[in-house]
Amino acid sequence: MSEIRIVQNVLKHNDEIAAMNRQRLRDAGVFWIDLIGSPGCGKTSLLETTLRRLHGRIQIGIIAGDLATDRDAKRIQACGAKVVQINTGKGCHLDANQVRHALDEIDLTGLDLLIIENVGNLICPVGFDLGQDAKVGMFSVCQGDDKAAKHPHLVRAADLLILNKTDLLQHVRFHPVTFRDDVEKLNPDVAIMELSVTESRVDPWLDWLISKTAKAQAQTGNGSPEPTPLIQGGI
Ligand SMILES: Nc1nc2c(ncn2[C@@H]2O[C@H](COP(=O)(O)OP(=O)(O)OP(=O)(O)O)[C@@H](O)[C@H]2O)c(=O)[nH]1
Ligand SMILES: [Mg+2]
Repeated sequence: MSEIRIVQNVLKHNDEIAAMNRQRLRDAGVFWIDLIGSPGCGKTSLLETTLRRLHGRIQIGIIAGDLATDRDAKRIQACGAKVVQINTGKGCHLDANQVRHALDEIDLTGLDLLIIENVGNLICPVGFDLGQDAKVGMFSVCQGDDKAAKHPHLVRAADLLILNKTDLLQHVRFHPVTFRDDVEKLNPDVAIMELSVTESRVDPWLDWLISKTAKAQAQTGNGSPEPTPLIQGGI
């Protein structure tokens, strides 16, 4: 029994700090995302492409979570973005307190969007609220079409799902219909964006970011409420 109580206390403490983070970013008019996906699904690649494509249009900050190394931070820095790397050591996810300290390192003034690349893991990060506006779950076709069904908690918690590496569909056994059906059963409301980051087929994602960022700014009276989409029909 005491073990269960301790876990609940940890989560309660986490949620309290997450609420503070949420308020801090809301006050600053920054839209922020917790990006969760398995190791190697293309999270940092997506951030690199996003930074290049939205350069001069949206000011973006990044927090990168990894067990070890600052390699992702260096890749992101090379794109000209403000980035803070969190090394979790043996920790398999980021928590709200780590993010709170990382936020101290970022000047939120003038920032429009903050993206957190969580530790590559489809399980542990899902249960820890960071205070984010949206959780984005990221899969790739290389992992197999059963991964949505095998990771229901992420699918249920996600505000948006990305299916990446669709350029490799012809080379791997992945049936998009199976993946989509599994997602539909778990979370009928969530949109799935099929992207290829290496081919820069990411326009629906960029439009989504532009739209969400503008809405967050409109709520604090900072920005334009009517963003121009990159493509017509973006989600
Ligand atoms: N073919 C293909 N390869 C991709 C795509 N996106 C990323 N990759 C490759 O996938 C590998 C892993 O990409 P990363 O961006 O480092 O993946 P990550 O999710 O950030 O990895 P971790 O941070 O280690 O969890 C790299 O070799 C990328 O070039 C894609 O759309 N298509
Ligand atoms: Mg990465």
